[in-house]
Amino acid sequence: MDVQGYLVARRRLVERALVRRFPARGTGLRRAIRYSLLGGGKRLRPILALAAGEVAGASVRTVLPFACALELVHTYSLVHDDLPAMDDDDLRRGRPTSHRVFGEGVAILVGDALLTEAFGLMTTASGVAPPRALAAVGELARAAGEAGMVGGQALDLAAAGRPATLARIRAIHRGKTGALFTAAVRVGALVAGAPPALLRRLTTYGEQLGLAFQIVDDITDAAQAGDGRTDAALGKATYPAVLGIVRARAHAEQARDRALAALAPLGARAEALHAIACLVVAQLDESAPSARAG
Ligand code: GRG
Repeated sequence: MDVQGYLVARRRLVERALVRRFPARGTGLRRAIRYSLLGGGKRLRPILALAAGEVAGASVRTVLPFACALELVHTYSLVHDDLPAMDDDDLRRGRPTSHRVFGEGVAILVGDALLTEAFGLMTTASGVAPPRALAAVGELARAAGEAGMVGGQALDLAAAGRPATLARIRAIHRGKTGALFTAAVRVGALVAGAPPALLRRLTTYGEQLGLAFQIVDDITDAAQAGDGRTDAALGKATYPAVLGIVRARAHAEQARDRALAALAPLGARAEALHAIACLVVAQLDESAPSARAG
């Protein structure tokens, strides 16, 4: 399939919905929210929610508010992760980070507002039976909170200066990255009322895709950072630091293959999800050719 065309079309839908939800307004906070939210980003998590919803029979329009909620939570996590108390980053999505432009206090509030608005947005969805909407809200709450993304970030903070082990890295990334990827596909499926067997398949896909994405991100980060601020150089636990690049790549490919195996019985209706998993790992050939095994 034309995966690039699919991604562009879905990204455009998400982009328009985000602009509709956050139109330009005179306040400084709104300006700061728009700066972080509308300033780029692949919109991968909302696209996954839309694609999983379609596999389970929901229209894109029905899933869209939930998909946008995932992007709001993701953007909040990036803004807060960049703060001096966390990673203290100067650049995000190719531009100065929110706290560098608007100050630390406003950047904290941008994250707070995005997280809160994510849950408000899901309550505005029309055409979704309340039990389905409630299941999706619960899913995102669990994935974003202590049992998911925030818990993973806390493990990451606690790991600073301690030796990286594969078990520790897995636990950190299952929370930090994996939880939101898994929630993305599950939220789409729950809104669509997917039966348990389909939900299980999509869950496995989300978990394995999240793992593949994180390993690929670690490898490309190590290969690309020109300023020496690689995650590994900052003392962060990364897959290539523990496994070496070639084995890390093999782990990413294995995760992709497990994601694809979970989709296999779904046939052509899962074509977009299949193509996205292939694309995530194919990035390694473009940005880190030295990671090629054999
Ligand atoms: C501070 C509550 C809190 C959580 C922080 C998710 C997270 C936890 C931090 C984000 C920092 C980070 C580098 C996480 C690893 C996952 C990752 C590579 C995120 C970037 O996702 P992309 O590539 O970003 O999808 P875009 O900009 O395309 O949306």
